[in-house]
Amino acid sequence: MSQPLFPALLDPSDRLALSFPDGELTYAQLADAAAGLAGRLVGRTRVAVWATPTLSSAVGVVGALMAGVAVVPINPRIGERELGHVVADAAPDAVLAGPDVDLPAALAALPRESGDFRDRVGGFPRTEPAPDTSAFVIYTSGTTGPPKGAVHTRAAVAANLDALADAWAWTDRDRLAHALPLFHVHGLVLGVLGPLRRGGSLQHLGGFDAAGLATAVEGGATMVFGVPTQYHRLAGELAANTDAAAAIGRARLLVSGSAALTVVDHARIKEATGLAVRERYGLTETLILTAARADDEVEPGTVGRPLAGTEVRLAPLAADSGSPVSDDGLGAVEVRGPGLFSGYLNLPDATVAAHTSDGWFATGDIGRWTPSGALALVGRMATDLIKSGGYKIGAGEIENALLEHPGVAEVAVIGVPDDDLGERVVAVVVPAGSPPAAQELIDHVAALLAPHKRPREVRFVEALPRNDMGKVQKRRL
Ligand code: MCA
Ligand code: AMP
Repeated sequence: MSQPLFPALLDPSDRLALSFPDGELTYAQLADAAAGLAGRLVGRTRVAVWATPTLSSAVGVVGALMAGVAVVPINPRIGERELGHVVADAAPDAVLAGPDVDLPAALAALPRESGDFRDRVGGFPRTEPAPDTSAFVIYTSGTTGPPKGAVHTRAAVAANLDALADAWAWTDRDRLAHALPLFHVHGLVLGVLGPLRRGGSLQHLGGFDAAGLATAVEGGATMVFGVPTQYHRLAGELAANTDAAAAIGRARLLVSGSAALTVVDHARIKEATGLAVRERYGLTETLILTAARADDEVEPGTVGRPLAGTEVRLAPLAADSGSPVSDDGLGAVEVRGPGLFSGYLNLPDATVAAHTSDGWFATGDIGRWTPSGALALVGRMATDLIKSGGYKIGAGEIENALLEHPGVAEVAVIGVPDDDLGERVVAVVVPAGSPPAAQELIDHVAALLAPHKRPREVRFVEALPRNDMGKVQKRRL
């Protein structure tokens, strides 16, 4: 008999499990609602979940996992082109969406189930699916081409959440507060399944602002998750709201991830709340790799130490330089461990290419070790990957979308440093004829892909800088 992914759902209590702006469920109610849904899903392979930040989405995910069906979370703001790709690639055999959602055509054609929490049917005969059953296919951008689906097993999810519990002393007494989207690892795997695996609770805030967060902590939230853009905006608010700052300071842990938290924002939050933000580092493909532990002295600018069971090594930056790492201690971050994905869906070659010949996953990040054994990330190998608001965005995907616009002859998309977003997407465009309106190009990308992938700025130029081989030299932009 396999180990249960959610022990607290086997012997459900009247303790709070999930709280969203649209409603709350105890463990007993969640077990009932998810079991009703699981009974209707069993036998399917993969279901798309229209991942709004709502209770029905969370119930949908838990119900699918209970039935042993893999979840493909879909950004509800996904554009037409990207959705077409995801549906063709993942071939979900059903879609879970709230009863009131007007689904786009590619999903509306599928059999539909509702993860509605009002469906308290219960009674699903539970057999725990095998640990190597797929739990998720989560799409992530690469440097070129459309997003790739990273497949995670139940075993990987369980191992990673348990390693995080060890790092953060995360227990059933913790209530997590966040306002993250539910279609990525951060908000969904860590942010929804994390509390449920511990038997604790999640309070989804809807939005991340000082007043809402202060009320949540006053009401019992002990842990907070956010991306650096959210902490940056919070720091601005807290400077003017000392009551909220004091309330938030009574939380046990503030955790940041998905992109680098600047040392400046780290200091602003510490100054306001008295709490040092703990950073953790991971990728969609690897789940979480390193974390500043609850009992560690926080070193701003680092992402903590490897989680129990995870190995992290630094490899020479230039493949042919036989030395272990460069003189300044910088190396390419390579990893292995129990939380890693089992591969990209339908892309065996890309899966092989993402690993070294001796089987480590190459993250594409560049790091160094600090004397205390923490990892500091200093950059990425590819200029074609942009991190904006904590979202990973592939330049190639946006360039392809822009090239479909009749007003664009040539384009290079780059990430430019931004105080709020970390990096902002900038499109450098050689127009075909007279330049189109910048907003028209921005809306074109927002509709084909998703609004978070839209350029925040469009610069028109006469020509792109190219090397002798004709390749665009992005570093010169
Ligand atoms: C703007 N909008 C548009 C357009 N422009 N809609 C259509 N067409 C347009 N041209 C809309 C947006 O949909 C949105 O609507 C509003 O305008 C603002 O959009 P935007 O400016 O993009 O949002 P923001 O305020 O800048 O968002 C900041 C954010 C967000 C909240 C921090 O970036 C975010 O949620 N980030 C989280 C990323 C994340 O979870 N990453 C995890 C992946 P409206 O106002 O209605 O909302 S990384 C991961 O999982 C790994 C493992 C890890 O390490 O964690
Ligand atoms: P994604 O593919 O969206 O999962 O993004 C993964 C990437 O996010 C990593 O390769 C890192 O570049 C970045 N990342 C995640 N967490 C952190 C962090 N705490 N500090 C700096 N970068 C991070």
